[in-house]
Amino acid sequence: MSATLTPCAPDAAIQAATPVAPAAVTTATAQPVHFHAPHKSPKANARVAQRVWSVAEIAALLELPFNDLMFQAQTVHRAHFDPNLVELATLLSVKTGGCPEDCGYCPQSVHHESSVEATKLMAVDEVRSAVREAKASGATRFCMGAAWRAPKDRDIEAVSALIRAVKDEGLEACCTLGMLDDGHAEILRDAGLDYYNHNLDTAPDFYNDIISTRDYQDRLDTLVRVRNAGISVCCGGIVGMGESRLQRAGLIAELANLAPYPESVPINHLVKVEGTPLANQADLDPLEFVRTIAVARITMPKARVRLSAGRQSMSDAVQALCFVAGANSIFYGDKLLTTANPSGNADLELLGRLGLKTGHPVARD
Ligand code: SAM
Ligand code: DTB
Ligand code: SF4
Repeated sequence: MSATLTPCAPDAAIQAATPVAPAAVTTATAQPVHFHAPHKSPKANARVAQRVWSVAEIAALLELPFNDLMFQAQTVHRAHFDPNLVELATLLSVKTGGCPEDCGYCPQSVHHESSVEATKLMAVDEVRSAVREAKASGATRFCMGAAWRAPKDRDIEAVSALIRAVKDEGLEACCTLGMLDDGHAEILRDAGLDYYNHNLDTAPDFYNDIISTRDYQDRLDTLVRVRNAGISVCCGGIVGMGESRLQRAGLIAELANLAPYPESVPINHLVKVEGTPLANQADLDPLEFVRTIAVARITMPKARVRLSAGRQSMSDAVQALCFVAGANSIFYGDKLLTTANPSGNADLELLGRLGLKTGHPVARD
């Protein structure tokens, strides 16, 4: 990897307005990562006063009595968003399987014995039909995933045509293609890409238990490239991989201290897939997942927080609590990338029962 993280000089006014972390906090603070001024303004969160969160502060939030945590998360959510509006984002795996990375959760890795068959990149017309279908069923964002370690120049050109197909239909376009090289983000931006999804996945001190073929800094480098190209950042992680509560706090601290923090934050629950090293991972208490959503909402108040993978194994009641905790986006459609998601009808029925509307959440100051 050639890119390095180069901190920008923080804006003095922003620094002056930034609340100071309580003096009593002694645990290590996840270091804020400042991005250079972007090519064009990102749609939200840019150059706003941003609090720096220590891991200890976030762990303290996770420890709160459940009602107090829900109250704080609801209060923050209501200050910035319509509390009853949820985004529907449809996901499509445009290039499946055969991935050389060894992410322990992922059925698309060649290192694991899952039943996923490798495919080539989908053709533009196939993708266009999927986009039209997603739009007709109410989605406002279309996210395309490819099982690459890092796309090659020719892949970037081919995906650009897919992005244009999404934009032609008037949906927000998001891609997750792996690590980006210099110049790639700019090409994707020029094709109309709104968001690039690249997850930190877990806390730095748990990361090596899950992935050995790329490191944390590689991920941060790609996020810098995305941000500097002026594409909005979609970055989150996975909960339920055997990490401790403190490590869940560590993941949220890393995300919240990106400067600016991501516009879109997918919080995935591990989907246990046969043949992957995490297939037999012990179940996480679902309320711990809800707590993680709540601290993501509190620490990244203006982000779209997505209740992402894992809903197929979640009760309606737990999903409802995730919305109470401040989630305002879901993956919509009966498939994620390679695993099942609740059907569109089931989701619309659940949202109806909860009195939630679907649309395009826009953060207020
Ligand atoms: N290959 C690209 C990469 O890893 O950057 C893009 C696709 S990858 C499948 C996108 C994200 O999906 C991963 O970073 C991970 O957070 C999430 N993911 C993959 N498998 C998952 C699983 N079994 N359960 C929950 N989330 C998963
Ligand atoms: C994200 O954070 N979650 C999505 C999306 N970004 C690309 C992927 C979830 C994948 C779940 C396992 C699968 O279906 O293969
Ligand atoms: Fe490959 Fe992405 Fe799966 Fe990791 S998460 S194995 S990089 S497809």
